Amino acid sequence: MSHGLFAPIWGTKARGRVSLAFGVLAAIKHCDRGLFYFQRSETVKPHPGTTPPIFIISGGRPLGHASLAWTASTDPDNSASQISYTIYRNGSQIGTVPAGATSYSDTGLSAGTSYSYAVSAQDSANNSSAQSSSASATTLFNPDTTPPTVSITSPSPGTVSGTITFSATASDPVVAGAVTSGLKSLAILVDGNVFATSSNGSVSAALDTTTLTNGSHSLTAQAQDNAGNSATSPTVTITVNSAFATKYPRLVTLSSLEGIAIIPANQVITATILSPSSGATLETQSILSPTSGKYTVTFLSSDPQLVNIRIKVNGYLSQLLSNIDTTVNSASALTVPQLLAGDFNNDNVVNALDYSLMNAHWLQNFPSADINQDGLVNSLDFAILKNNWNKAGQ
Ligand SMILES: [Ca+2]
Ligand SMILES: [Ca+2]
Ligand SMILES: [Ca+2]
Repeated sequence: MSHGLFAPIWGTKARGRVSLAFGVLAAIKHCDRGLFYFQRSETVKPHPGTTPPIFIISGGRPLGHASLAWTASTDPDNSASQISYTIYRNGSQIGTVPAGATSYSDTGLSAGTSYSYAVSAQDSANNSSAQSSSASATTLFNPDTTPPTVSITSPSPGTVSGTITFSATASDPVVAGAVTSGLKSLAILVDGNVFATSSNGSVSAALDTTTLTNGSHSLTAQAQDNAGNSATSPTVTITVNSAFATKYPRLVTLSSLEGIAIIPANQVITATILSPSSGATLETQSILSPTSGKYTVTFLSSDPQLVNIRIKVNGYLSQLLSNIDTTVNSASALTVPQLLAGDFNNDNVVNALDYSLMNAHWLQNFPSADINQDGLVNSLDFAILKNNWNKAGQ
């Protein structure tokens, strides 16, 4: 903590009276949270008979409050206890203090606002000095110490299966004068691990409980405000029982097979059920579809709720149906886009191995390489193969 400095700079003598000017340093007296104060030098020519005060602004607590203090003025005809003072804020007089007092408390100020202060001294004959040079102070910003409110809106506690909606809301009360108020982030957590986040007051995400072990799991939400306050919602405990999730068969329809106009009845369709997360094959089904291009895929009870389905037909590149919900009971078909032709050896890529097969049976009746099924392997089939060169199935 430093103090005011007071030193004469020049003086003149006339008719037995001395006039002085003083170099005045109003110094930082109190500094809090990096928001206070200032320091400056001033030179004030005093009113004859009084010496202007040295002016210091001190600490800013409580909020909206400025404490002013100054050194006593001097006067040839008055003791310090006989000199009174007038206080100015932003150039306007705001108050006086009784003779001898050298401090003033200015209250009711706005948070985070700069004010300029000055004082003048009056002797007992009401002679007034000039105003001191001004000093300024910025009041403290209101700290936001109020944490956000946060709660889970879904699900309710209890036994769950399949996909559930996990959502939460949060808000941060506005604190007057606090520039850092407001919500910064919101996160929902499953067993303490962040599952989804939001930068606004709400978050919602689909939680596939088949990805969790059967049994008890805790759901929480956490919110943080811009001032660093955080809050955690009450915990919602769910009990996962994936055996409750019924798996329903789904109808798969092929759009078309490249090179032929109509998908033949009794076309063999192979459906491979894959884990979307690991890519692992869960099961493979292959069936002679009784209806042209239509196939009903069934799921095992052990399949996860979401699966990928790879559809392959001999001689064609496969197509993948992604994130199919096995718990959806729907009559609407899953439609597979056209399967591209030319994969005669069924390694799911069209390349020289397939061409070799075509070349070996050029101008022959060889159904495996006769893409357009016109009874002859020729340039019409080759044109299709060439168009799909180096393409791979999904
Ligand atoms: Ca807050
Ligand atoms: Ca191939
Ligand atoms: Ca042909």
